[in-house]
Amino acid sequence: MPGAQCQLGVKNLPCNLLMDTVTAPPTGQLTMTKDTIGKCNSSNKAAVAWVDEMAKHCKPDRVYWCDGSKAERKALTAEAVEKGVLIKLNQKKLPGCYYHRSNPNDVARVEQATFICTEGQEEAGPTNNWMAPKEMYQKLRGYAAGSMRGRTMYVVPYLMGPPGSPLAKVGIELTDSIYVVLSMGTMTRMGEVAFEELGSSDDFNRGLHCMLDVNPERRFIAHFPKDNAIISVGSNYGGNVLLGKKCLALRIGSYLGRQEGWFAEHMLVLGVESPSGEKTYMAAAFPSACGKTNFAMMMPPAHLKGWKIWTIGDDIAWMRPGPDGRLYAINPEAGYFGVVPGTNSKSNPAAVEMISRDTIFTNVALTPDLDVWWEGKDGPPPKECLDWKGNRWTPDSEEKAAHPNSRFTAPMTNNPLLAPEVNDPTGVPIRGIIFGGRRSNTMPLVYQAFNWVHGVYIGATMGSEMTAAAVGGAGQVRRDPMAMLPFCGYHMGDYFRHWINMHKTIKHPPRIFHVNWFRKNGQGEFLWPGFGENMRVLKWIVDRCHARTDAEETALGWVPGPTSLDLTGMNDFSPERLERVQAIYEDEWRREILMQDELFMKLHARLPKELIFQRELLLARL
Ligand code: GTP
Ligand code: SPV
Ligand code: MN
Repeated sequence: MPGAQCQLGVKNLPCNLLMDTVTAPPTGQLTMTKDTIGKCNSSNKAAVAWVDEMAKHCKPDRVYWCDGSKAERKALTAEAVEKGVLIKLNQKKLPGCYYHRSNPNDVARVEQATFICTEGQEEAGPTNNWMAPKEMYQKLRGYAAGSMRGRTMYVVPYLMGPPGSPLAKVGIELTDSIYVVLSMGTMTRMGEVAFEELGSSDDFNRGLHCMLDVNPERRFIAHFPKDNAIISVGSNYGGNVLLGKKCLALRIGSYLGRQEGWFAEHMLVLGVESPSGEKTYMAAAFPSACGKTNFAMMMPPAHLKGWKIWTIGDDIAWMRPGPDGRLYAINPEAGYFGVVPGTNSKSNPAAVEMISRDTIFTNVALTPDLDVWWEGKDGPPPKECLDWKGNRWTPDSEEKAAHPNSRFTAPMTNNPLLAPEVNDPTGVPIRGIIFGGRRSNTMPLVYQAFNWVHGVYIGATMGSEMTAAAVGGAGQVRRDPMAMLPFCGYHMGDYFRHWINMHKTIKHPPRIFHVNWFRKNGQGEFLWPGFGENMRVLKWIVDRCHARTDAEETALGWVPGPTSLDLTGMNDFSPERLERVQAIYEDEWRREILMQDELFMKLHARLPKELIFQRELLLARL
């Protein structure tokens, strides 16, 4: 048990980090100054009635309505520290930063426990777990009943998207986790702003989160798209419980997007500013832990002076055709829940700056002077520290000090590269869409689709090695269409159809590309340096979108000519190496197309014929 291991001169360290997940701590008196804090702050009848109904069902000792104010955050943070849910980090080094450990059985998204509860199973499709809504409601309401006794039910109103945006959506999450409340406060526009946006409408997402005893046996993340409702029980980890993120913004969002003619995608959004000041906006879908945050916050190499990246979002894009025929994107989120390991001043200097204040660190290592550490951080490892489970760790330890899926929760306003357009209700016009996976072989560094349907085929057949962001299977290649396999709230075949159909509603469709930063040589080393150097690839992509650089035709699509990818200043990167990282091997591609068949066969009943034709055309070209 972690409770026994506080040593190492970390004085008075609260060691009951898991207590919040297993006991019913006293509700405690909040050190509030105003007695209105925590009281019902909405006159929305539907919201009040629903909260009341859920409170009667879950039976918390008290109901706390969040207003999203700074004073509230301060008080709730103090309460979380008092309860041992958070540890206050060294405020000299890390002002406003706190530390959290999750239950070791609860460190990532759990796809086996994630359900799409549509009326019929066919609607959810073969790539989703399904249960009939009635049955799931009954099961989860059973778990929720009385589960908040001795606890507080927090009412978390939140807005996904800039206020006033036609794409923005309101949700209310009811949770018994103070960690979720504080995280939602960073990840969304939380509090009164949501009720203002909602007005008297009853159109809001109803999300219920009960930690229960954080038991994997009773862990369910259930979506009811028709009711715009979510119930999550038995977890307290990121994507399972911050219901605005994967549950609303992607699973429910994709379902609504199909009905209403827009896209909810697992995509970063960025602006590329050229030396002349021209801004080009791009969206990119890479699977979980495959480089979105890093790409969205990229610092171009010295050689590409005058080029600059602006971040709109690092994980989710909502995109809709605008009146001018272009595709407009907003970032529905207000913060980043990003992978910590590997973050350093070389790989991601902007993130290093961003997470040096106002950040919650989850499942990293804790040093004796209340600083944080992780594999791949700047500088040498600490001589000793507590690992993510609270056990003593030294550089000789065999286990990792930080969990591979340890995360930071940081407000976007701390990102030095934040684009001011992030708050623009109309969003930004997308010129290009980039798909990419984590592939040690087969996939070249970059190629461009011949046209929209070909681009949809490239996205639909995406493969990627699985990562620590979800429980199980790490390292295995699996199909992850558009990086949406775990996040599409309906039949994947219908989702492809939606992508193909949307072309008709977008007069100026974005150009589509595929990238792979992760190709390796025979020694298992990355062939491409990645991170900031990806700017060279992005520059070619931007120039292609503006039709001002050349390309060569291959069986896969258009690729940069031998001189159109600028490699100046990359000392150890020869043109021969570029050839290897771009190589298309016929035998690898025959295997790849066979592997794609597995997904196509699963979806065959609803697979658009266009994609089968694209497969045939590719085979003919190879
Ligand atoms: P989610 O938040 O899970 O959706 O992930 P993400 O797509 O935002 O991934 P992120 O940018 O956090 O990167 C995940 C891991 O990939 C980190 O360990 C990075 O260090 C590593 N990574 C990111 N970009 C590159 C790259 O260009 N090359 C290499 N080799 N690794 C990279
Ligand atoms: C992902 O897994 O794609 C994430 C992290 O962005 S989580 O929010 O936990 O799903
Ligand atoms: Mn993600």
